[in-house]
Amino acid sequence: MAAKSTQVAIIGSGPAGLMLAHLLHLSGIECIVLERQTRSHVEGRIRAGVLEHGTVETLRDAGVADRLDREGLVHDGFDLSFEGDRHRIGLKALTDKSVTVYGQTEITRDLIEARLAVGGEIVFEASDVMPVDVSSPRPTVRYTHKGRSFEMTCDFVAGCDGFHGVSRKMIPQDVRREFERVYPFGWLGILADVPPVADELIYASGERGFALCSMRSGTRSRYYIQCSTDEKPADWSDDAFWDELALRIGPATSANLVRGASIEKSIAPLRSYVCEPMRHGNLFLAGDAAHIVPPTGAKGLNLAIADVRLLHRAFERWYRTHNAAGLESYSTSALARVWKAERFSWYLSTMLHRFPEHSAFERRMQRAEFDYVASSEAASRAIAENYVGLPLD
Ligand code: FAS
Ligand code: PHB
Repeated sequence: MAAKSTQVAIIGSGPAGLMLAHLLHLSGIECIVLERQTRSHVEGRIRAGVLEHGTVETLRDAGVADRLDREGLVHDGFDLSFEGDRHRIGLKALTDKSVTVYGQTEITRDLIEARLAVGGEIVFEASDVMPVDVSSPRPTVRYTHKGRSFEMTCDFVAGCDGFHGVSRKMIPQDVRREFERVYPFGWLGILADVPPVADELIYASGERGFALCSMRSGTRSRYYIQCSTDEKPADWSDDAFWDELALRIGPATSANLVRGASIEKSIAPLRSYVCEPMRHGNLFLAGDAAHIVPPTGAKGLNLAIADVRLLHRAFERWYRTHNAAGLESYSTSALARVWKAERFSWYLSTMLHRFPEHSAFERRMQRAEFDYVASSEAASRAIAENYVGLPLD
């Protein structure tokens, strides 16, 4: 067993782990990132696409926003559409803030490059990663790499290993409280090199179900339609996907729809999930390792960045002044933001999707919710301030 040691052992090189590693580097705090997948796998994943105002500020302050600033699309609003009736949520007009469309794939690439450019360590293809003694003053993380076994001691373990990671399971069952809502549908998403149907995003609730029109650039579009959980991407030909999308967004919008071959097609389940607490001893969870939101509110990636921004400040305060206040309050502060984002994501998901168990009455309630939002500046502002991101601590 080869021995290694660092200050913070980070498990997972998604946006949470990579952003934390970069922030710790800027504070001169040592860390090592362990990732079970290959670099090309991590960089190839298609996930989120909308960045809150605060996320962009955090990336800019950390000096990793050059390409984001060059290539990101700043959006001052988005549309809600209900059976073809559209209402624009004027983000900039209502909150004086905007969001930026810039793929999670690009953020991940930028952060990996930034990490390697400063000589930071990311151990890709680290298998059997196992945190041990996380409640002791010097936890250990065991792992295997290229056939060799390693034991890495550290002061803290940052569990940034997503929903299917190992870290959360280190919190004893009698300590861990879990809150979950699994939705009876998923999102079938495609990526296609065609111009987007509109300059801004459209969240559409059609008679046949939900649809989202998004993009990655002026020539690459990202579309999603609500599908049932037992479907497979292979069940859907490109033509079937475009036909269904056109039906859900309505004739006026689909008149501008440019079709093309999909270059990626996948189904994501929809789930709301929160684990409390987000800290156990010297193990700290961040991002999807602790909470999942349905993507309707575009909050997943943004919550991960907000968590590590808070966690970095707690570690920095500890290493600078041995003041543990930030470490002590991390879980409570992070969860306060998490629950608000859970509420917003659940609210939009409930308003815009077709639920198999819903009666005609519930459908009228969804309609009335849309009509209320479309007729009330206060209701539109409430959606806008949550969508651009509630103020960071
Ligand atoms: P991540 O899951 O991104 O990263 C965790 C990392 O840990 C992974 O690289 C994984 O390989 C690694 N890991 C796991 N177990 C490990 C172990 N035992 N040892 C070592 N490494 C391990 N959000 C949106 O806002 N909009 C979207 O459209 C959207 N689409 C999504 C689609 C899908 C299919 C998924 C799963 C999520 C989507 N999300 C979306 C949410 C997404 O953006 C997440 O919130 C975001 O990736 C969270 O980042 P991390 O917490 O870093 O977790
Ligand atoms: C995306 O572009 O992938 C995207 C955008 C907004 C969402 C979810 C996904 O709410």
